[in-house]
Amino acid sequence: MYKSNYLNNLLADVKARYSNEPEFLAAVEEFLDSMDFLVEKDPKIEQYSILERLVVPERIIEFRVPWVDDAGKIQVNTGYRVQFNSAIGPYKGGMRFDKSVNLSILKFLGFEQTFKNSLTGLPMGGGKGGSDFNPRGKSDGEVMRFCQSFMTEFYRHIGPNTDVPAGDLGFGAREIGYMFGQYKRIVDEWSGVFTGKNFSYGGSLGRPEATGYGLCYFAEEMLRTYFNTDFKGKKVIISGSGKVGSMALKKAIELGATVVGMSDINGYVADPKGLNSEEIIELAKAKGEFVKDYVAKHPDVQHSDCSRDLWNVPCDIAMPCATQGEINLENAKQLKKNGCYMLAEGANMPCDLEAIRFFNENEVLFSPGKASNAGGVAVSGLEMSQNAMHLSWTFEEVDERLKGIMKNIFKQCHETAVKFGQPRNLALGANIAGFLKVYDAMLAQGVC
Ligand code: 2IT
Repeated sequence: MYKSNYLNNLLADVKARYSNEPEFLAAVEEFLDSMDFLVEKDPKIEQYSILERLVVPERIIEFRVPWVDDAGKIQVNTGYRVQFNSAIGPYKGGMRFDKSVNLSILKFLGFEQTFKNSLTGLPMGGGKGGSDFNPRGKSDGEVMRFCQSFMTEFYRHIGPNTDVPAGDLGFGAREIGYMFGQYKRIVDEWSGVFTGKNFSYGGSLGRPEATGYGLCYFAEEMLRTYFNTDFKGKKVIISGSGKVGSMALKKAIELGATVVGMSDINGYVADPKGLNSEEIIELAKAKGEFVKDYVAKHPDVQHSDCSRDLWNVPCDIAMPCATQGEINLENAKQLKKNGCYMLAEGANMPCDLEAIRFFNENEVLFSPGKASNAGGVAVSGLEMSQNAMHLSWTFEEVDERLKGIMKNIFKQCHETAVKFGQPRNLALGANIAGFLKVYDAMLAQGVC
């Protein structure tokens, strides 16, 4: 129950309307928890039905994607794009290819993306898309034919000033290349319609590292501000060995941390003396997973074939970088019991609602993905700028800007949390700070 009746009614209405969309409902509820500190102070939010408008995507596109597999059989998948909110800039956000993809997940991600993008300070609206197509185990030819078929429908809905997709789970440089190539062929124009492109055709240096590095820059600000310390000598655990986890591992080690546990989709490994990060990064680069090979090389290393058991490993700092819902209340309690005092989300909503509330009530400093993983989309924004200016910056230039952006996101979250009398509640800070800019733009633009 909220203090505000406006919010109670809104949440009940959203729950009734979208009862079959659990991931989306969780994201909305997490956000409304923060709005309860704001709506009664600012009656215009209710008067102009801002939140009612904000929880409904501006547009959802859903289409058939037929393609021919290597055996000559016609396969059919569904393609989606959720264009959530364009109040502050063109729709911007990744594409996910995974068999779990559905509208509930894409709406949750698009909703989160709206506030994340706002926090970066760059002019980007929120969007997310993808398909229930699973690229794992498919040949290059199959992936290319799928991407070409997808884009043959999708091209009409995107553009450098309309909607600029990028990568997410199952959607990397290969998929971006095939999609971009087909787009260029259809519209007969080179434009910065995707980010995460290879450097050879307009990608930004530093984009592959951006989410993981940005996460560590943000976590450093948390350590400095709340604990007057830094990463040196801290025991860290990281879940997920995709781009985000691998790059977070690299940067955390560089900043002086000891990474004592890490997982992939097959399980986890742990070593209180510290894992061999170079080996992990090398193994993960080839296959996106490393645990089986690492255990084969280090038979004595502590390990299990259950990825979730990683959260039983004692640590100071946890950085979940795999996917949504990977930390529940039980995992949260175990982390606390083993001494974890800080958690920075690298994935999108890896902690469920109960876990987040537990952290906030039990002095585990928590940062939400929409703030601490915003480095990826921030450098995507820098890629858009470079494309628009027809130039490219050095890695160092991009990395410096990324650092500045992450510091600024932390500052906004922290100062807003303090202003609302909840100094340790960075989720509240992120939600309110991210919301205020979108709200201002929506008010200015009238009923639309
Ligand atoms: O969740 C995310 O922020 C992303 N997948 C990156 C989006 C982007 O447009 O770079």
